[in-house]
Amino acid sequence: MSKSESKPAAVDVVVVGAGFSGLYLIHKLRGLGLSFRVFEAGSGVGGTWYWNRYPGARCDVESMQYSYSWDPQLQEEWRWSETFAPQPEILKYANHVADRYDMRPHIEFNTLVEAAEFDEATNRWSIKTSQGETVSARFCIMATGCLSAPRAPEIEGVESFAGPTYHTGQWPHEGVDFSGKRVGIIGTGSSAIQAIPVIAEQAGHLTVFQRTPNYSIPARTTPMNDDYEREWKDNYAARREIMRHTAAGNFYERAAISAGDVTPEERQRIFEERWAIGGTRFMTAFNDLATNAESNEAAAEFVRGKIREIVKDKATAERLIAKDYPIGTKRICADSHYFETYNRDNVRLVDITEEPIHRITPTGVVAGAETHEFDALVYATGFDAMTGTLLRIDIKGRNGQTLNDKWEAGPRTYLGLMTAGFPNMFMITGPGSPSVLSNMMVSIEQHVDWVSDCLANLTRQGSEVIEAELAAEDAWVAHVNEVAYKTLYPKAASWYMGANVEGKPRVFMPYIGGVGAYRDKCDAIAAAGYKGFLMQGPRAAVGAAAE
Ligand code: NA7
Repeated sequence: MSKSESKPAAVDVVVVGAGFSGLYLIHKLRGLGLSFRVFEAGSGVGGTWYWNRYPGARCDVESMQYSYSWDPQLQEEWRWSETFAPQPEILKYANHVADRYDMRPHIEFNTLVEAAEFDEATNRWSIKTSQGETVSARFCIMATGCLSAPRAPEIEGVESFAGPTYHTGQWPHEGVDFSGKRVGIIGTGSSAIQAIPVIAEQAGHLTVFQRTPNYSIPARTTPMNDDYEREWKDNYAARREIMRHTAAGNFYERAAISAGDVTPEERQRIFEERWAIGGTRFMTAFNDLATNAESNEAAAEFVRGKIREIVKDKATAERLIAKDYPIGTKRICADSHYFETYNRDNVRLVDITEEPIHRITPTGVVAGAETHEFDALVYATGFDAMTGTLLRIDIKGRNGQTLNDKWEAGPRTYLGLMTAGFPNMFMITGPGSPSVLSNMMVSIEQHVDWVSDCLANLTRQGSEVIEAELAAEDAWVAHVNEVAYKTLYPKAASWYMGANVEGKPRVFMPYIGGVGAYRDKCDAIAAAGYKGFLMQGPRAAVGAAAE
């Protein structure tokens, strides 16, 4: 008998994904006494950290802040080796959690959810898996991650390359030996910026194909210091609580002044100080870097100056400098010796805005007038972010409407948690929530807590169905947009805007109103009887919408 044959065909909840969202859901659903099944496409837990095994992969949130807060014992016991954890260690942590809380028996690995359809007659979801099974569930929780649908570059001949090709988001588990090889890498986003220095050390020669230069701040990761760790652990409860109410879910000092409030000398000193500390917190050196074009330009210019100092070849330095979008409006990167890598003899930068890639051939890449020969190609070309993974599942709601149709002009959600017409389907860190603009651990916990409380409430009051009201959703979408357009973010062609995927609607997808403010809104809505949600049940018609 196969594993799934021994599992019930009907459950209270189906969870899609066993990353950090899925694992925490297992913990909470067990506590609620609900029956559930968890489907995971990978052969192990960890989600993003399971797939993104490229060399140099590392979290840009400090390790002491990038962990679960729901068990004081767990956070006391676990020890991080560095201030910013490398991917293998985060994956180890995910596995540790799965084992420590005996979660694996709940998870069905190597199982892709292919379709999910809501049946209005029974108020249940029918979920089809790649194992050929159909499972019936009252609730479907999409814990599918924001960056889980990798995209290969759409370049003529991409399939023809005879050597091995690797996408950073689907890296082989056994690793890759580039020793002595001629390697080409396409893309210069966060993944490439982390991978390039490591690959360059190993490869015979590395050619980087850049379409858009990125701003990056040195991460300056260091081995964990015992005193620092102790200080965190002694203050964990209080600090976690502060983090939950901040703008981005992180614990660090955010300046309360504008870059325009200080003299140019003082501004320079503050930027230098932040550059020396390292990491993406550089963007909190002043309180208006995301909203004031002049302040932002001062920060951008500071980083450009650093790149000019680091990169010896002047022409290469200029090519590496972002000039046409504000700093931070494409995700700011944190690197380990990225710009220094261009001083190596075995590394070459090709700016494809000057030398466009014409095609990929069996032996290499034709760009401009040149043919570059390679033994291996790396695609660091990113993801169909935030909506890609959901839209790859054939999801049908009321009246057979597909999610693809509903979101044709961009994602529409209420709070990033539900979408009207798709009752009983929740999204963890969905579009319209802070998600990728925050410390994901904090946002994941907030959503999982909110959804679990909601399920407990529904059960208590005998409601069978919860659904976002269209009017509430429309108001939320308008609010998400309004807040986004008060910032500089929409000025960049970023994956936040869907701009990296041809034909994808340009909509600013995450909610930039702040993690703390967002939490307060979600809590207030729940406290007001789930305002903006319709609820119905076989026994009672309840819900604030009927107020
Ligand atoms: P990103 O940030 O989307 O970066 C992808 C990179 O690939 C970026 O430099 C793109 O240039 C480039 N790209 C994409 N398609 C092409 C083609 N066809 N030709 C040339 N260059 C291309 O993905 P990452 O994996 O680096 O990071 C994603 C997130 O993961 C990151 O923000 C962290 O949150 C973790 P473009 O900028 O679009 O011109």
